[in-house]
Amino acid sequence: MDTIFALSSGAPPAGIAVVRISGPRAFDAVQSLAGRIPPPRQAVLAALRDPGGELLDRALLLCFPGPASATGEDVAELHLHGGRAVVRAVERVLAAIPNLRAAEPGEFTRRALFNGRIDLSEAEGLGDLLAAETEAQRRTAVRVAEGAVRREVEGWMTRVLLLSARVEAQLDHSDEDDVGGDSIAGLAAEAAAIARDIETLVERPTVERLRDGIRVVLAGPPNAGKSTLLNGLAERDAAIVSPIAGTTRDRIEVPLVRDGVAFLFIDTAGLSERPGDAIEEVGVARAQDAIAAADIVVWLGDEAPPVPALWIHSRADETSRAELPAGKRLAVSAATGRGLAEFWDLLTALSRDMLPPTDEVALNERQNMLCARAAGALRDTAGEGDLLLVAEQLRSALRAFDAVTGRANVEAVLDTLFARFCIGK
Ligand SMILES: Nc1nc2c(ncn2[C@@H]2O[C@H](COP(=O)(O)OP(=O)(O)O)[C@@H](O)[C@H]2O)c(=O)[nH]1
Ligand SMILES: [Mg+2]
Repeated sequence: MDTIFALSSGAPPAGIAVVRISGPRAFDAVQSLAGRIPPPRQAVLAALRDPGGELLDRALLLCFPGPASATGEDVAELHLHGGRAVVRAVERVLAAIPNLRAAEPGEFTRRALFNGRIDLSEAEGLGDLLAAETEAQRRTAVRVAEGAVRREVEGWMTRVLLLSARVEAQLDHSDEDDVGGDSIAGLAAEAAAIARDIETLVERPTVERLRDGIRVVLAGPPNAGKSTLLNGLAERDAAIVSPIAGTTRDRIEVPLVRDGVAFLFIDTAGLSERPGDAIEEVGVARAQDAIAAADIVVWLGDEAPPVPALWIHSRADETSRAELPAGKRLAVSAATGRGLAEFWDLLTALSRDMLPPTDEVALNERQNMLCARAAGALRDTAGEGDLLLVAEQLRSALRAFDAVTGRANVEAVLDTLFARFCIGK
């Protein structure tokens, strides 16, 4: 196994640069740079020198012996002064040590996963945490990285394993007619109860919704003020505004974050068609596609919206439009800013149900698909007439859980469990 190293902190120049080393030769590398190895988990200040004895930097050293380290291997950290040349010089010396090489992207986490320090769901949470740009993304990701999904799945797994054990025990005794045992219907009812708990999570929106944002489409006839409203929300000129109907011919997408929630605003061409203009017709078709894919349609027209929509009264500063007509939710004016705060409040309230709850566990699409498969297998036990087939459905649920956590080999887990189960039998 190679020993890997990488700059683990942000791009230099910075106050401090942390170079991490992981693998069997991590402490040898520290020895050759610093002439000593600090005691485990204690920070020590030391001069780092190249093999010729030239001083490279004075750095803080930390050593974490495996397996109780981030990767499960011996890990060393060098806290250097964060200049580009300092980092480069230290990396050059490290690369020249036999069996040491620069790490590939994610390789430290990959080793943590390989060594069982974290499971696959935690690694995914960590990835989301590193990519998080909004408060809602961060909150959800940190919970998953801390093992929230793993714990849920392990809980279901234990329940299915216990059920499996009972089925297998009954299969072992099936030739003895004095063994009462559980009925298939009873076992299936218990499997369905587990499935119900899984489905509670599966039915929640996935974490991808937090990343991709709530798709808000601004729609309505030309000149309703859609582009102006978008610019008002974005507080910059994202879309071209003009009194000429048909100015916006393509759709314009603007990502905005409000109250920690990511939105994707889509400005569209007006919906009324002007025959003869091929480009505008394409724009109208795209507007219709955008509306079809929207989470929230905001309708700015004076006629009732053609699809379910949040109907608002735009250009409300104009004297002819001072009254809020019946059926419209809110009067806004991008020109004066009137109603914009209330508009944001409406959007955040509407988006709440479309996003994973911030204080509960959420699955990503991959985990969701696998958990749904597990729940389906558990439900399918009800239709089986044979204990052997019930056992197979339970195994199939366990395999799906296994894929969520990335743990190899369900059979091995079953073997351990049944070995314990059989003692004293
Ligand atoms: N007074 C006023 N004029 C507006 C407002 N919003 C848009 N307009 C004007 O209405 C015209 C059409 O606006 P635009 O945003 O291009 O409409 P779109 O076709 O729906 O995108 C432009 O001349 C804008 O300056 C508003 O809130 N108040
Ligand atoms: Mg426009």
